[in-house]
Amino acid sequence: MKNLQQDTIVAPATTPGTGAISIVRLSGPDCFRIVDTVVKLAHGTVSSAAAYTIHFGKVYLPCVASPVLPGKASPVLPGKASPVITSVASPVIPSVAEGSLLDEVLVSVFRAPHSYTGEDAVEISTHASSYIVQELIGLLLKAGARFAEPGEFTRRAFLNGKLDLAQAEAVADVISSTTAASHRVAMNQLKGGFSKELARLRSELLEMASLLELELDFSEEDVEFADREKLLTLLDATRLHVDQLAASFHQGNMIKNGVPVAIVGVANAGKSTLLNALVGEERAIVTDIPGTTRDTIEEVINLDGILFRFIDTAGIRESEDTVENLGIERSFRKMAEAEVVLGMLDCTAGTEELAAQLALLGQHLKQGSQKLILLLNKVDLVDNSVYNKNVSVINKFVSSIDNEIDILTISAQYGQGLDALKQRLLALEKALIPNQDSTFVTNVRHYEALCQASSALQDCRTSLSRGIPSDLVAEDLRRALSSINAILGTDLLDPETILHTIFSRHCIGK
Ligand SMILES: Nc1nc2c(ncn2[C@@H]2O[C@H](COP(=O)(O)OP(=O)(O)OP(=O)(O)O)[C@@H](O)[C@H]2O)c(=O)[nH]1
Ligand SMILES: [Mg+2]
Repeated sequence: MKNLQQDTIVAPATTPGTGAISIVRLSGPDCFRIVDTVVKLAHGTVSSAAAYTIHFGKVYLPCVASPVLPGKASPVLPGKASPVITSVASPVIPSVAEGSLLDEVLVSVFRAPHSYTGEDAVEISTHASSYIVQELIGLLLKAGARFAEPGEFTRRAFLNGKLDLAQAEAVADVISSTTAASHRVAMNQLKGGFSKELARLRSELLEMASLLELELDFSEEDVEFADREKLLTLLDATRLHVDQLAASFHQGNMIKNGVPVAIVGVANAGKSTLLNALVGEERAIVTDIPGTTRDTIEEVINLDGILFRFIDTAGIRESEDTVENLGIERSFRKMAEAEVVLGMLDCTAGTEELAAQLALLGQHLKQGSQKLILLLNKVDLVDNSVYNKNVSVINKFVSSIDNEIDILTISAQYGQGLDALKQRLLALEKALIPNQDSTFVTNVRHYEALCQASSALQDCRTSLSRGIPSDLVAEDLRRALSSINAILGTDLLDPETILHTIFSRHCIGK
């Protein structure tokens, strides 16, 4: 794929805000000339500067020059001869040394192909003033640059073969990573860990395809080169590999967006109080009126470098109110989607009511797979004898359920037991994502392509085991290969639309 964009782009590479330095970035064939028009280096020019060197320079705002009238000489600069005016002057283009000083800058020079984009590129470091950046970019635009579209620098890097598409997509993930785990996954993808796995899959598929193609070439002679048993074994191994990668999307998503934890229970149990205590601010409304929370409220919280997505839900109870009932339906939906359920119980409710609360949770819990932490809340309000009665009701419930269950006593209002809860959540996260250093799929486009590859391989297997002719089997293999290639960006059906969708998610300047 060729880079058809031959113009030079410019954009701020740093976000506006308080800081020491801002960087304005240019890339494209004309960037050295454009920067020379705007920045006066202390020595020499950017065009003649060696690659990977940094230069001190000054940027001047052009002064408003009064038009030069015929017959009138220009002001005589000291020590210089007055230029002879031979005709009416065209509008005066100010030289870089005219006007007031905008800023003193540092200019870094990169030469093609050894730059981020693979093109000639320049980075201008200025003082971090949004005014300076704005004016500087204005000057660069006037000198011939074009303002970059979101993600255009990375798009050029992809088009110039500096990164494959999966790596280019990882750039946005690295930038938005907020925890050690999400950073590790994005960095692995950027450094080509995921691409290597795909390259392995590709070569396995190519090997199979070439065996089948060979058979096709000799089809007239009714020769069967491919050992179908061997092909089936290879096919199953490859499909397993594809499925494992696709399955890692579930975990990758948890690492990137947080482990979903639903806080569920009867009205007034203290769910919103718990959310607020975990977030450390009054995120949800808390009152002693049952049915206060009507809709779900989600908050992502970083606990010891791990992201958890807590979902406060509407309290479950019998209600005549349509809006409240819709909220309660949503509570059950969120509970079903969650990896961990915090079953909020009100200690003060009495044993019968408690048994009813537990039965309700049990009914909606996904059998076996979901982790449940029962939180016996408002422990500050009950004495030992009430507490012991509650514990025996809970124990009965626990013995009737297959799921992994923890029981913690807390007071959401007074912060009691919350450290134990956090530790438990961290331990559960480790159990949910045991091999944190392996490759995870975090991108829905990659996930869908892997699912397509898997289904093509499934079709391929069915055809092979039914003795279907090689040309039809080869077609299924080609479909699988094309899905894998699409992740790497080498076989895009509609490249322009796909690239636009991917790169428009990047920020400007990246
Ligand atoms: N004493 C005591 N009161 C609590 C505790 N947790 C919550 N409360 C009180 O219980 C009442 C209900 O709390 P919420 O957090 O609104 O309960 P909820 O489960 O979100 O209720 P709904 O939104 O109606 O489902 C409020 O008056 C809280 O102050 C606790 O640990 N101890
Ligand atoms: Mg609430």
